[in-house]
Amino acid sequence: MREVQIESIETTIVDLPTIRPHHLSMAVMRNQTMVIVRLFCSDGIEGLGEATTIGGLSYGDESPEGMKLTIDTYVLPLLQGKSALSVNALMSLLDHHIKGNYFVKSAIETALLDAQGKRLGVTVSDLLGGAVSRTLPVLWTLASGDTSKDIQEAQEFIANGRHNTFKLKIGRNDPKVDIAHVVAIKKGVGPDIKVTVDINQAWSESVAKQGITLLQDAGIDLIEQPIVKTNFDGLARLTQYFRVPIMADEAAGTVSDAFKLAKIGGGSVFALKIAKSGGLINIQKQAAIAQGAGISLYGGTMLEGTIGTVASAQVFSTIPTLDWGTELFGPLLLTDDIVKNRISYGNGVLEIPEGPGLGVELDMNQVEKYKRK
Ligand code: MUC
Ligand code: MG
Repeated sequence: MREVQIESIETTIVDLPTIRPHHLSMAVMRNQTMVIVRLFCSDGIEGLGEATTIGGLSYGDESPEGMKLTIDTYVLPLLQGKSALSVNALMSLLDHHIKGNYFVKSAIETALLDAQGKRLGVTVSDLLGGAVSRTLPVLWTLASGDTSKDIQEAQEFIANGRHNTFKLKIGRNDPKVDIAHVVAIKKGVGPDIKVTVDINQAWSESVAKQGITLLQDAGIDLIEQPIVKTNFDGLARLTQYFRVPIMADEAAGTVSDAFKLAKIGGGSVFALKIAKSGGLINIQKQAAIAQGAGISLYGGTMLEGTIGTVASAQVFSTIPTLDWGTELFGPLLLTDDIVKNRISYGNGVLEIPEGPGLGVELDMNQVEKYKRK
């Protein structure tokens, strides 16, 4: 293939309102902020990427404003003029010169893969070895902050068939109050509907032991990140102690985190997220570690918009052992979108766009409307 250079990278901060407040243990979201990456190449091809976190700096180490600055100031000078054709070479260059900054690296790698897919006329999942499925199961997170509103929301989605599994966010209140909320919702949706609970690191290990006992008795299907992400040994103890599966989310950040957790049995499920791991290719490495250790997989979200969600879907579609489905509902939490072709959701699944590349096109009028002024 003839030489193709990276010419420039443009970053835009976009703020989109959420359809309702979204309550997590560490933040209440009323809008979602995305850094949209456009990577321009000398053959006229443009790759898209998205760097998104949750609640400013309350979830991860990188903020939207900081991610834009990192790309503009540090990533662009490293990549400008380099061959766009080897994503592995470019990502290894970034890893050599930029420590951490996984959310940024994920957005850049997404844009490189999107450009390369468009160039070759194939999907991003084709570049990653090929999809094993063209659809992915998608749950919905109930987090309005109000128990009866959550039950009503769930019943609406069960009735119209959009979702058949729900994740509850707790950890903001006294554990007794939170557990009563979970029990009420579990009763409200009935025994045939799967319910999972994400504590987002809010409990100490001893509170977790009491709390998970009650959640397990209530018939909850999966417990996500109950304790602080750095307590790998504690996660292993809880995994061993309980019958209900324990999922590592924040703890299972990078490839090396996945390896360390797998070695000690920290979690019987890993939540994969392209932002935590620094890109799509690292997701496949984490999946291989999990597969080798007999750990189940779940396709997680950083509540990205359509670009980040499709990027995640493209790589998750290549994993044959995604036993727990996905939570790739990010675009549905937003009142509007900045792409021309939205993701199609229904019957509990999403459809993976056909490409080429990600298969997503920006609507520049919408970007203009929602870009931070
Ligand atoms: C998380 O920790 O899982 C995923 C779904 C949701 O509502 O929040 C995110 C974060
Ligand atoms: Mg989580």
